[in-house]
Amino acid sequence: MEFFKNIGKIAYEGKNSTNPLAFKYYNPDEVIDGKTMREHLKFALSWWHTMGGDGTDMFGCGTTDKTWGKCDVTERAMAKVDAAFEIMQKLSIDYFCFHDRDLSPEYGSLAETNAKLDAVTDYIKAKQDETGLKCLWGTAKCFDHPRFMHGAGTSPSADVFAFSAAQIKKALESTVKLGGNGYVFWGGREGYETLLNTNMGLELDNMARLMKMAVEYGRSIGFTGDFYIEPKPKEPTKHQYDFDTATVLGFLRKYGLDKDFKMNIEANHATLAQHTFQHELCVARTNGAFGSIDANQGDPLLGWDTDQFPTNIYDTTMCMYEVIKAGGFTNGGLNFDAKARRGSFTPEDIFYSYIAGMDAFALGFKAAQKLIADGRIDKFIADRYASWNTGIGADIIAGKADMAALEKYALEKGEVTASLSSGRQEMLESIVNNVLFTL
Ligand code: XUL
Ligand code: CO
Repeated sequence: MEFFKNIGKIAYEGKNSTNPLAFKYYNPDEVIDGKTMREHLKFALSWWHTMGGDGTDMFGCGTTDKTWGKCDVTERAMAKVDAAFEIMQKLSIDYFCFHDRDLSPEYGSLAETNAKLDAVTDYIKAKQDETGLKCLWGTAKCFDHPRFMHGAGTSPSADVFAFSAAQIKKALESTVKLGGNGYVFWGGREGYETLLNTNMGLELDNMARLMKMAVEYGRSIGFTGDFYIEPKPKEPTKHQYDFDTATVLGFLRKYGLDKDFKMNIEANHATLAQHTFQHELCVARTNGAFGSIDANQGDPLLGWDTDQFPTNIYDTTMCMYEVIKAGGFTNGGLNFDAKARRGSFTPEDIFYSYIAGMDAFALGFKAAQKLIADGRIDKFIADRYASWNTGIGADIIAGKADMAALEKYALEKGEVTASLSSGRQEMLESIVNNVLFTL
């Protein structure tokens, strides 16, 4: 059955098109640097927002019909698969991301829940074989049900920990079955509300225990992709343990998990941590931990995770700049962890939203490439650090200078303020504008 009868395959019509149901910048088959845009950008549909999110918020019920014509939840889960594949094919999106419970809800027992999930993943697998569409990553929804009220891996209850392990085991099996190259841990309720009731040390040790078990089990069933942690500083808990990339790196290294885990960076989570999106990507890249991206944007005037479709070209440009510098995506990609506004409630809004986000990233990708090819920014940075290439700088890097040698050098050299040059921030910002607006 076709769900979006009035919408055909979205075509690339170029920047002068005024057709709202056409791509202006995303030309999936355009080859850039030996790869098509769809291969560079690796767009993914998020099963939770797109197939399940009906606009429900803290103040009101849903505005958008996401029942896919089925009252029965089991039938609906199957209908969602058909609708998702139709959306992906019409939008030239090659990947999807899922939580186990987005695919199939909970039933009376874990055994029944697992069996129903298997039926849905069987169906998805068959559709994948037919269409070639792929899974970017999977995850387990260990934060929704009341049993997770105090966390999953960080719950004070060992029974909840055991249940979480069981759920994650199944989610890993589902991810492997669907050919996913990533498995995400987003710490939904892995944090605390008050330290008056919290044993932080035990909670963090336990979270690491759960992740170690997941790695061991995942590798034992043939998962060769990346495990990701998706940092977020707050929401739903007041303080999430995976605060930001730097915090997560410290955690991974402490527990010896850094070889198996990379980052899944979400734009809106970065801004909630008072960082720019680019900052988080740069911290990940610089530490060899860049993995994947949850593409969205927040609203600078709101302090919460609005999960909007990204349209800010400066942000998409600087994001893709970091992705290119990181060598592009390997197992990761651009997952639209984004939802249409509650007031954008019609079926076409799904398409307008994705077109907006995909075009913003296609344009950002081209702008980032141009920025790098232009070379002025890179040259400026290289020149700014030139003192590390020769003389005392090169000696420090080579480990040839100790404190005494540097003291001798400083004493001989005298005042060094004259060795500094301007940071030229405004000039560089104007170069970015120049590159962006002469595209
Ligand atoms: C929540 C969020 C999640 C993760 C997957 O803020 O971003 O949807 O991406 O659990
Ligand atoms: Co996310």
